[in-house]
Parts: sequence; structure tokens; C-alpha cells
Amino acid sequence: MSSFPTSELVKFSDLHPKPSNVTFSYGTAGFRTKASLLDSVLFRVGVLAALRSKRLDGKTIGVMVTASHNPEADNGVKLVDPRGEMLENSWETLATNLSNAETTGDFIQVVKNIINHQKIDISKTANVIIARDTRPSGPGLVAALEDGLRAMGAVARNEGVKTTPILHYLAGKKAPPLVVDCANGVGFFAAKAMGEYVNSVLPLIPHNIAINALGALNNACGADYVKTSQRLPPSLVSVLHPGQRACSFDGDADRLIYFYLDDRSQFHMLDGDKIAALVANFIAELAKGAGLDGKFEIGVVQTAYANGSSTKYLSERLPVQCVKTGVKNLHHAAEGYSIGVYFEANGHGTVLFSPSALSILETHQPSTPAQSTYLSNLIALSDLINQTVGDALSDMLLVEVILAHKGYSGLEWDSIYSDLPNRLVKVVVKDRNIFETEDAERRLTSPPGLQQRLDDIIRKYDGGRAFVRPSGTEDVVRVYAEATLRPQADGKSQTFDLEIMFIPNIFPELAFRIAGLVYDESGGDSSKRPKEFL
Ligand code: NG1
Ligand code: ZN
Repeated sequence: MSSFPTSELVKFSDLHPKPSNVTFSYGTAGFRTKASLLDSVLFRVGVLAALRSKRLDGKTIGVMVTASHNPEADNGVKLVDPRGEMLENSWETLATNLSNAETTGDFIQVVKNIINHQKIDISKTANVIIARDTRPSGPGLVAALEDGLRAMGAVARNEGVKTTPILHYLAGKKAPPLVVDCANGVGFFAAKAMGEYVNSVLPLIPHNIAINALGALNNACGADYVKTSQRLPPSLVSVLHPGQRACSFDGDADRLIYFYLDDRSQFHMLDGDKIAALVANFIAELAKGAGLDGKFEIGVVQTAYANGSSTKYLSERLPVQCVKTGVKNLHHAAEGYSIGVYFEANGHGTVLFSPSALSILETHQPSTPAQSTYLSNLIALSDLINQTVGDALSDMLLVEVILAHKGYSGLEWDSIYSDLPNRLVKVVVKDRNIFETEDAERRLTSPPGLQQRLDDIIRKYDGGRAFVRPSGTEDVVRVYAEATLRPQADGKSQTFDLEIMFIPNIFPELAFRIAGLVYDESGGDSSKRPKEFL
């Protein structure tokens, strides 16, 4: 909003005339009186909340519609300052003056006076969060409040029915800053542009932003580096402090991997599987809360690269499908559900809402105020998510929204389940086309007999799972292996066991043994057999 919105204010103010012969007063707990008298007050409080937010550089102002312990026929409204505190004293007088302006003309004049005296920059974006209690007059009064916010062009977030302390908490809530590793790529432009909108509630700190430096793209940074090496990008070592969340995009910003350091500065990765678990759980929770249990099917689609712990965790709760590597396969399978959550372990994924699910969301009649809040949150999620394709920026917002709603830090999110130690290895072979697979790429059908020999090795590892497939994007064969901590029936030294125990997320042995076998089978020159595979 760049100039004073006279015509909007006049139009909306005329819809909410002040009753004559009433004098309002912003008391210790805001305005409070018979609900039937409050329509104009709520409209004007909407305008005042927007002015207060603009005065504070767009910080979020809370508005609570309640008359607390008073009789049900009363209602009221109070403003909450950005840190969750009561409105500053001097503004209580402004609120009283504004509410008592007799005509629309008087009201506009008081608004102008406030802008002048408080030196308010009208061009700033106002952010306001609103909630109400269960009083029957609440919805009508919130509608009047929203008219005031609309007239001022404020960005309003309606939290529905909430307790007063929750509204104070929400108004005071600001997500801790998020470090964003842009992989020295195009994601930086997007993160920068998005920061302008979200920094007031979610401060973004972009790193690895050298988009013009030759050789920098995806070099020792970005989602693929973090996922494959299971390490913090070296460039972030002196940036990230314990407990802080960070995420990495890949070079074209369609993959997203999160990570954090614990209080011993140990690195923990939250990959596409963890994102899928967080998102699928949250959506299921919202659907249940909205009274939509059984109305539609929420499913998860993964590939063979999904960590076994994630598959176990998710399939105990929701239908889970495993498909061949490649986004097109995941996307297609996700379309088979009412709400399909799909993520590759490497952080590429999204959520699809089928047309019928969307129409159920649109037409569903919640039977309680709480159901109505769950429903509107679910509808908001369907808007937030980029359903055309996995999108690091949109997925990042999705994750942040869920963490904020649940009050989770990286640690709490991480503890949904524990990853099995795993390793992905590339094997350069003479001809990768001799490798053919079945069962969503989890078993080899060619070269003949190789799968049998792999099984003989895998069987020796507790919780062992491994598979081999030719890459579709590089001239290599990929080997993935995971297992629980201790190798079984294996002659390896105690030192190796200890190493595994101290670095629990690195489990190279099974992967390397299989890689060695794959290398031998593909007719590789034994003198070039990589040392680690021996
Ligand atoms: P290939 O090279 O077929 O493994 C890789 C990724 C896929 C997918 C595509 C497209 C792994 C193991 N594989 O495919 O998941 O993202 O690239 O980018 O991450
Ligand atoms: Zn990409």
C-alpha cells in the first residue's frame, strides 16, 4: 500500500457505522461490552492493528476477540504487541479516540491524525494475526475486524478459535533464523526474493551464494553433497551453531535437505524421507482433526532409496508404495491417492491433492470450531505446496510451517524415527546396460546369478538391505546398502565395529562389499578395482 486508502476506508466504514449515544473505552483488557454494540469497534480495531503493525515496521500484531469471564452475550477485543505483550499504553488512548469518532468523516480524520502524530509509513506491509473465543457473536465480529484489515491492505492470518494465551504466544512467535545453503546456484535468487516476504516471521540467512564464481555450483555444498557425504558443507562449519536449523538446495532448487548440529556439535541430516514423514503425519493429523477421517486416502510414495526406518515408520501409519527411481514415477503413483505425499530420499518431492480431495475440503462442514481450524489449515497447506513438481522453496516453507505449528526444533523432528546407517556408492563399470532390475529396482534380474550372490552377503548383516541398479543420469551403477549397527557373521575387526558405533550414520562395509562384487561381475580390470572395495 503506497498511499492513504481513503476510498476503501470510506466504503468499509459506512458498512460498520458507530451506534449513537454510546461511548467506548479501551480498558485494561481492551474494549468489552454487549456484543451487539461492537461491530464498528471491531472494524476500527482492524484499522488500528494495521496502523500499529506499520508503525513497528510490519511486525505481527495480535487481535483477540473475547470477553473472557463475562457473560456469553458480551464480547470484546484487545490488541497484542509483537512480543506477545499487551498493547503499549499510549495506543490505548488512540484506540479509544478511534472507536468514538461519530461519523465516517470523523473516523477518517482520526486515522489521519494517528498517521501524522505517530509518523507512520503507510507504505509498509502490515501483518496481523487474529483469533476468537467460542462466543456465538465471534464470527460476525471477526468479519467486521477483517473488513478493517482489508481496508488497510493488511496481511491477516485468522487462527480461528484459540485461547487468549495461545494468541499471545502466536503473536510473539518468530521462527529462529534459518541458514539456507543455496549451492552457489539459482536458488539464491529465489531465497532472496522470498526473504522479502517472510523475513519478518522466518528470517532466512542465505549462504553459498556465489552464483557467478566458476566451479562453485554444487561444489562441496548443496543438497546432493549433504545427502551423499552425510556431512555439513565445509563453508557452513563456522556459520552454524548447535541447535540451529539449516537446509540445502541443489543447483536448480528442486531438492531440499535439512540438517542441524546437536549440542555436542554432531551433524544430523533430515533428508527427503524425514520430510515425507513430517509432512504425511501433519496432513493426517489435520485431516483427522477436521473430521475427515475415512473421507479420503492419504498415501506416501517412496523409492528403494528410502531409508528402511522411514518405510517402517510410515507404513505403520499410512499406505506406502515403492516405485522406480525418477520423479515421474513417484508423481504418477501419488496421483492415485486423495492426498499423495512423495519424496525421494535425496530431497525431491511434493504433495498432490486430487481434485476430489480439494472439493471435499471446499464443501466439508466442520461440526466444531476446532474442526474448522484444522480444515482451514489443511486448505492453506494445499495452497502453500507447489503441486506441479518438487520445489525446494515451497517445501522449505512447508517444513517451517509444520515445525512452527508443532513447536518442533530440528531435534524433535529428527526423533520421529532413527535412520538406519546407510551408504550410497557409485561403481564405474564397462557397460551398465548389463544390469537389469525388477521389483521397483530392488532386485537384479541380470547379470544372471548376481542377485543370489548379493543375497548371500546381505543375509550376514542384521537388518541388512542392499540393491544395485544402473543410474539413469550418469554412466555408473549405484549401490545402496543399509543395516543395523553391528555386522553379523562377519570376520571384520573390532576396530571396524567401534568406528561404526562412533560414526553411526556411516555404514560403508556392506555397500563396499557389494560394490566390489558388482565391479568384478561387470568384467572390470582387477588392477583398477577401487581399494575401499577390497
Ligand atoms: P539416477 O542417476 O537414475 O540414480 C538420480 C537420482 C534420482 C533422481 C534423478 C534425477 C539418486 C540415487 N538418484 O537418478 O533420485 O533425482 O537423479 O535428478 O538420488
Ligand atoms: Zn535438481
